[in-house]
Amino acid sequence: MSGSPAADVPASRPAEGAAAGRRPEGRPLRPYGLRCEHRTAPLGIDEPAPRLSWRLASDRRGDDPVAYRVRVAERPEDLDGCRQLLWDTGRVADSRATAAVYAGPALRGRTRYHWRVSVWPAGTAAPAEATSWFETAFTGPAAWQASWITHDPRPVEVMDAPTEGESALDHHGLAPCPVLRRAFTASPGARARLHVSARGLYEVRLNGVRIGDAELAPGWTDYHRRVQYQTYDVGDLLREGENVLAATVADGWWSGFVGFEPRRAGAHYGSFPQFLAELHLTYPDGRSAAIVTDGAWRTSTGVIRHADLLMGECHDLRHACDGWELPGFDDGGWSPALVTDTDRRRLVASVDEPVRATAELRPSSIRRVSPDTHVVDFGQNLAGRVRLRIGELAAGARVVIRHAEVLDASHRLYTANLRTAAATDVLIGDGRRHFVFEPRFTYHGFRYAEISGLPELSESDVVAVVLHSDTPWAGEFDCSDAGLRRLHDCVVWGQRSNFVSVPTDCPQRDERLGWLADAQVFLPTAALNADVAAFFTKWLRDIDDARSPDGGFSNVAPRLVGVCDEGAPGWGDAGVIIPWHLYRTYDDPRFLGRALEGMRAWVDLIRRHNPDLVWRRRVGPHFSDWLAPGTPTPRDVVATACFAHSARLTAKAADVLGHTDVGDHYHRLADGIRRAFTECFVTVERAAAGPDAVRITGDTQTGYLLALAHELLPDDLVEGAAHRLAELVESAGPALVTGFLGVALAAPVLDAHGRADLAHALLNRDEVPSWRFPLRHGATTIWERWDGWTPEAGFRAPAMNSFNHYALGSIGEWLYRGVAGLDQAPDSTGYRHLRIRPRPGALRRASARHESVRGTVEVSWERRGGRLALCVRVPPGATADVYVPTTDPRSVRESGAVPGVGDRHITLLATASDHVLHRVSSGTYRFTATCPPAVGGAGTTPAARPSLTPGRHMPGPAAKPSSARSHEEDTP
Ligand code: RAM
Repeated sequence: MSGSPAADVPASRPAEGAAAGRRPEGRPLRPYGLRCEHRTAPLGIDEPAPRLSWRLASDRRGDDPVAYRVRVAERPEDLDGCRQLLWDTGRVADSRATAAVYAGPALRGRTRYHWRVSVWPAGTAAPAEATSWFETAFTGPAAWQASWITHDPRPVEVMDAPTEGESALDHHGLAPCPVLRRAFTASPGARARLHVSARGLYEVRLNGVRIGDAELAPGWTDYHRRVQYQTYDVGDLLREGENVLAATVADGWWSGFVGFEPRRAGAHYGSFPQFLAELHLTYPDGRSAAIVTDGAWRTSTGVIRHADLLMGECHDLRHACDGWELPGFDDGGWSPALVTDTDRRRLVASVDEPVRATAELRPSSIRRVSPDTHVVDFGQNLAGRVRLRIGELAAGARVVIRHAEVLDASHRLYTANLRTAAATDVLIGDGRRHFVFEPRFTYHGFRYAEISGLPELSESDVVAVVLHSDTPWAGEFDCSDAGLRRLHDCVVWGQRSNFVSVPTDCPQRDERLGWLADAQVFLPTAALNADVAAFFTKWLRDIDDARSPDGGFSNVAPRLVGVCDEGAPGWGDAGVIIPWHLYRTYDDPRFLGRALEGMRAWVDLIRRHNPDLVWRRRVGPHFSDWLAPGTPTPRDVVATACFAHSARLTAKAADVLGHTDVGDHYHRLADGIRRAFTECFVTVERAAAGPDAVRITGDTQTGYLLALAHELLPDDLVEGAAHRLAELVESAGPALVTGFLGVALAAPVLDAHGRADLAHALLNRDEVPSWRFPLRHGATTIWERWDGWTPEAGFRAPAMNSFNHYALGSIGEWLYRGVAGLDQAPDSTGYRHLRIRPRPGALRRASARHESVRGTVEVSWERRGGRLALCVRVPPGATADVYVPTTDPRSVRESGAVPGVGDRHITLLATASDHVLHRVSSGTYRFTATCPPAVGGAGTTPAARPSLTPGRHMPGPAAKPSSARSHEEDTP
């Protein structure tokens, strides 16, 4: 998410955005954004049949592809001919394709392959082409030679008595990080690939230069099942004569603290970190060499006295061993590496982009709180760490950095909500001057850092380094309401902070687990903000690894022993929901192909335990509608709705994959659950006039949301249920009194049933519970609870009160789909058929852009002078249904003309009282129409609000002055 790589944007964007629709001179159809396995030119894949995909751009209307061709060769020049091709699809007549899955001869290991896609437009024009490459790594465990090695943890470390202010507890029983080195002879000019992994975390250098920019590598998996490795091109770092490979390893998820279970606080997978690497050199003359981890490596410990994801990191410079990473260092005093084993069966190439440092934030303020202590405010809650420039630090002097998301009433760090996560980094000096301190194997969730031990601290001395899985940005949202813009920012920062190798619930406390429900409710938002295909490809494997022997999905993945294994309704169901959503978003049926067996096992398991099709047994820890502030929804209602949804999606997945019998089976099951739901939980009183009084047991918002979202009601009860839902939302405020599961459904369901006005009312609300309430009190990320802090009650109980939890940020989806109107039709996959349906509410303008698998989708609309202008960009190969909001159908124009007159790319489909619907082909369009009246909805707060009363927002001198209440930045 560090920004779009150049290859990821169409080579030229239409001038003036959507307004350029009819310019025939625009650039024609062309492919761009080539991906292999959803990644740009990946190094080191081990997928035997990689998927090669491309996006399309054109500045012309209806410039759709009619055919494609993909060629693969070992040498780029061979792509031009026919002879040396490894694989050639030939010309395939297909206007929909966005990818081809390699089906040529078996790929060799550790080989670069070049590929080219050609795309034909209609007519006689020559195809447009683009070229990329991918590189394989190992083709199986047998190809490895390396052993797992470490610094022998058995020798007793020299133990100094604790000095004043330092207790043995400071270390939490953590050990110094092993450092490992291997000198070897080589020459420049070789093709050099380094394959690296760790049980724990690694950082590796060649001749002192850090290799790659991956942080927290190799990433978190259930290491008992899969250990990822990464591949790097290190050819440029080789030198003549002696070379040195050097690595530091740390506990990380492997042997450090993870989660909250006091009986299994640390060492979940192993008790000390280990390292594995192979460096393969191939010289132009054919000679080759391999340097692999084995007993010939030399090991010791160095400056990092401990490093832990939750506890923090300690560097003691008195243990520095200068030059150990460089040739020429005498490692005679070091120990030979301990070879722990040669088990390479679990090694797999990583399939996602690594965690990277993607941004640096300067302090927004620094406050001295005692002679040598400062509190730094970075102005943004984030996941990452502090980098500090130090002028001088006496031998034995300590600098301590503590982290917190928020401040307490006395304006000092509030850390109670971190629970047992010490989140403290320590630097102990050795008298050296002018150096930089940055921890390497930890990260914290924080906005504030308290730095003690330095009498002076200036703004140029300190930055917050932002870390997260580097999923490419794919979305933008903007609108005229500053509060909604900030809400979107909070959602995005929640995503940045919590996509760290796995999608975590929160980045700060002793938890940071891959909770399945949090991820499933947030995925639709996440997949609009960023390209998360590769990230979730990896995590779906974690989900699969975490399945129980009886077929059940878990609640967290990677699985942690002792953390409520049995999947709960809505949590376990993520194993079904996530692959389905990824398939729809990325047009890649392999998401379903890999998941179908697990989906079926999950649904079968629930059915086995609940033959009457009402899900009451085998419900795991039944979290229900987690953290709902209102009356709880009966657990059977939540569970049975989830069961029906999973059964239906399993059926649809089987249909997509062509397994019709299987599909029929699960459709019948889903129908049965649907009937059971109605029989068990739904009552109806027929009304003589108006909608029938439909009641779902419990009569809660979430009950109706689930029933409507998952289409569980007979057609004749839908209107009554939607009516009751609206009543409940209205009578609550209007407000939502739902938890994680209900929140995600609220705006889309209200909108789908004609109450977009209520969805807007929810967005406009600024009292608890609402999204604007935290914004009003200085939030820069989404809170775990609607009322994590209130002026009346202060902080909620620290046992569970994160200020950076993305789950309630699931509203982000509706900002794109509803407010801006950028969506795909319900039965579309891969943005093949768009639905552009803005819900302007009382806003003056909104816009969204999404880089889809097919190409760029853009929507922007603006009201001005009694007219609404709606600009739409539809990628080649796609069509769009465009709903132009107007009460005067005759006022609609497109690029100044009556739509469709003389333009076969626009067809009028329908005219209704509040919109006109056209179907358009690919290209850019500019509609205008008489502006509909603003429909803010019941309870909509007025546009201009009084400014904040000082002292009425969360403690902290630098809480951002909130604009959450100023609904419109400017009025027309
Ligand atoms: C909490 C987590 C997570 C939620 C589970 C049920 O501890 O923060 O968000 O899914 O519990």
